[in-house]
Amino acid sequence: LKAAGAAGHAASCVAVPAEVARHHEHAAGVGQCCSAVVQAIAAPVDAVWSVVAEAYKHFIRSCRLLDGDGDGGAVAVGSVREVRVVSGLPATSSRERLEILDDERRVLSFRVVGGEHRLSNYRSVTTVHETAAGAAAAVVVESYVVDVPHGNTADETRMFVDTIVRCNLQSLARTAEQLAL
Ligand code: A9S
Repeated sequence: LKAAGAAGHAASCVAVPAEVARHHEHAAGVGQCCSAVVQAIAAPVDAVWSVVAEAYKHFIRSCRLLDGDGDGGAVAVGSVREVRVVSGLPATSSRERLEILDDERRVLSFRVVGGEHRLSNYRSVTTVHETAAGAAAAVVVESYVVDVPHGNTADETRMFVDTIVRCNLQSLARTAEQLAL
């Protein structure tokens, strides 16, 4: 195993506090790759976090909880959801297990545990933190580690996944900025 530079990469683009950066330190094994995408958002962190914990993603046709929803509608760690994907992607479905949901520190992580797609062992961590720029300024960092699919290079895989993540974070920014108006 070699230590991966996802957090270092994110930290070199923007000042990420150490307690945030530590969530983005992935150990990428042989045949895996990792990366991180950073998005600045002109909205309070609470508004951004409320959107992260809900639905803002592109490419999703439908989503249902298979297992493990807690009492009172709160989704618990260990819950598994089945996501159906829009057409046009090399995927039809994805099964995802919630690994971390920390409302206090604003950390969310999920792992892909199945489905019909090419991103085996995908795991991502999303954090939201405040910036020095003021109350209406948040930064979201989303990092991931994933197996490099057979027939692809690590660079191709990062390019594909970074594009999806960037798209999702831009959508998150638009939603949170609207909410904050
Ligand atoms: O959903 C996310 O947070 C991020 C990604 C990269 C999701 C990827 C995906 O769900 C598709 C959008 C369907 C693309 C998976 C697991 C495989 C894909 O090929």
